[in-house]
Amino acid sequence: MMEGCTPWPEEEARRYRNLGYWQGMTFSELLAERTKVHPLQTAIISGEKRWTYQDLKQEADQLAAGLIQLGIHKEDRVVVQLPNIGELLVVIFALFRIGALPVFALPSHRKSEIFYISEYSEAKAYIIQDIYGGYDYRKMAAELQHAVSSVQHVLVVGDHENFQSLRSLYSDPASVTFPVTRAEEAAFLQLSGGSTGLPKLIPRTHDDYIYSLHGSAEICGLSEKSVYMAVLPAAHNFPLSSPGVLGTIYAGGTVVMAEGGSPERAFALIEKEKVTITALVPPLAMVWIEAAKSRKENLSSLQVLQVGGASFSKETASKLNQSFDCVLQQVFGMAEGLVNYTRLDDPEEVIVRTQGRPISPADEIQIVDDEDIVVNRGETGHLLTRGPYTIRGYYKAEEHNRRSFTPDGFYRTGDLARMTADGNLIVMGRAKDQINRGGEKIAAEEVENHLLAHEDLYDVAVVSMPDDFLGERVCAFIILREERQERPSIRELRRFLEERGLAAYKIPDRFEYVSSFEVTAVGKVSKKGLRAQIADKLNLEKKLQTK
Ligand code: OOB
Repeated sequence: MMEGCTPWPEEEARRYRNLGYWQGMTFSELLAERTKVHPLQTAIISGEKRWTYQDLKQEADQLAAGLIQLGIHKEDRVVVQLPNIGELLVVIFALFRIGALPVFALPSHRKSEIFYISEYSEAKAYIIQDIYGGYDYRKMAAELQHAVSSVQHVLVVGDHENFQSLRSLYSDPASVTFPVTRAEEAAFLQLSGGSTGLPKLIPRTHDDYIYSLHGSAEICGLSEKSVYMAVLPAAHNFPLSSPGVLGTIYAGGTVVMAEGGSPERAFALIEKEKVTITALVPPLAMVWIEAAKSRKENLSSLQVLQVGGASFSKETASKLNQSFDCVLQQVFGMAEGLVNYTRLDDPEEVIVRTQGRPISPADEIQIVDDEDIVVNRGETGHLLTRGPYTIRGYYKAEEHNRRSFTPDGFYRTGDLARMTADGNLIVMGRAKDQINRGGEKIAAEEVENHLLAHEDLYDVAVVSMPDDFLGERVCAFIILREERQERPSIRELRRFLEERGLAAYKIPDRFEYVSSFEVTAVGKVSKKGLRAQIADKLNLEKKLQTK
């Protein structure tokens, strides 16, 4: 096991192997195998470009050869920040081939996140597209190379300017020797949603991840005929693996890379490419329900519409069920591992009201009280889990791991849940200090730390506030330094955070100046109290507006 990764205890690893969950197959072996079976099947559709399985394998091998020649070695980390384009899959299969680890960043991440994860993972290279969504990633890359000395190479899809073009690396695979990779080794580092000041990295092995793909593909009924459309950022665990783009490759199906989920574009793509399954977050599902009323595209190919990443109300779930002529599937998962699905043949009641049940019979679920005592079935408590594809520790985070995992290896999800009599989970809330802004996760502490760097601010507390569309938005309560007379304007605070390079989705939607924070009995800031305070205020404002 690579340094900084926590392996499963030997006994459990043996059990997962004996049960056939861990197949001992690496991602490179998986792609080689699928390519052998149907080389000419379409693997990826991305804009005007198409890759067959043979193309994908060939390009991944060529790029892998080029990466070796560049000096990228086994176990080196490479930050990959690409939008939904076919090259994303070429890049990650190339890195898998040489045993280097992709570190998955999202296109919305900016300096604050990218510098941090590059430094934390001691990344050797950074792979980007030139411009996406109006943002020039090359600017960030130039600054990154100054700031983080481990980053020796910047590889660019598109106009590479002073950097190296990804394409130019493609070399003859026969000219190099590929290192041996093993299925029990870490394949990549996934980014955690986080609840502390700094995000954590999640090492996932070939064995554990491919098992989750296998289970997901089966539960979602994927086959070679399946066409999965990625509208959410494909590096996120949901569209990556539940079953997502990698689960589709596992099943030998076709991946359609979509640029965002706007109904105009997405519905046209569904019709054109005969998409059979796609995944949405709740706010996007609401937009789709509205759009379905008037749009005329033929969506009859669609068999499964997945919704997950954040709480989905049963009212909206019912509406979605009525608006689309396909099966709704709720997905409750986490980059750390555990993924729950409602099953395609579940009764409507279960699909609409619950977040389903785990992939594997070996997934252990515990719902406990504040003292870690298991509660009665049906009661709400903290969700703990352990199993064949849930990590036993974050990457190089020993101290944090002692808090995030129980001594016997259960991961503390930070979610509050209850289990129904028939074994389905219902997410009831969250105990972790995180904000779920329409599926995008924000650690309150991370935003607080950035705000505290502002010289005018004495103290800050960041909490969620309810929102009809996104479910939650971000609210920052602020106490000004006594000696300061003038409050920084909201625009100034926003710009301050932007300039610090914080991703836009983490920048508070609202700032509230107060003279003190509500505190708990022991004198800690009461986030519960602050959440109630802003919720009441919003309610009042709404009432005044409708008067
Ligand atoms: C997915 O992964 P992450 O790592 O971005 O976030 C995990 C957290 C969970 O702990 C939970 O708090 C929340 O997101 N969550 C949900 C949910 N799905 C995730 N909360 C309520 N209802 C749901 N259906 O978000 C993720 C990873 C794989 C598959 C699906 C989602």
